[in-house]
Amino acid sequence: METTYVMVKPDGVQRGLIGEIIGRFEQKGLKLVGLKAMVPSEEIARAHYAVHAERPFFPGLIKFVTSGPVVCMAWAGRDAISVARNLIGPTNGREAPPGTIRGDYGMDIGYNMIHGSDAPETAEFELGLWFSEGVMEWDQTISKWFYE
Ligand code: IDP
Ligand code: MG
Repeated sequence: METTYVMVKPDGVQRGLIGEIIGRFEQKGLKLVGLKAMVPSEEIARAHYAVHAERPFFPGLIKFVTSGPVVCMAWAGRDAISVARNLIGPTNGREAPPGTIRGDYGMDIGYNMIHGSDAPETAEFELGLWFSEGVMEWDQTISKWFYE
């Protein structure tokens, strides 16, 4: 079992896509173990995107992600990290295939509505950053119908 960090970015919140996005993860069969909303501080945004600090788009990315509320989520399941990335789709919405969140709703590379951890190490780092209080442990009775 893995847990991944997923976040609806300010454009997804502004566009009213929170419910649609959460629904896709629920319907897929991932288990929600963390959920909250906040306007990110510059400090947490910079830490989250630290790997991109030298990229030309970094200042704009920080301004964007701190511009309004984001919805922070932790989703658990078998191979949850890659499952979530596949639901999300490639970075650029214009190239993302239909059926993915970015492919169905996005037209841009920066304004792409959603973040998902890309590896176990980044998931651990991002969950610790955004959910420093920890995530929920609960028994999802229906999960026995998602795995053989
Ligand atoms: P990912 O979100 O698909 O993992 P990354 O390459 O890790 O994509 O980039 C992190 C975020 O930075 C992207 O989701 C996007 O919002 C933004 N970003 C990436 N590349 C560009 C760019 O070339 N221009 C503007 N924003 C970008
Ligand atoms: Mg990334």
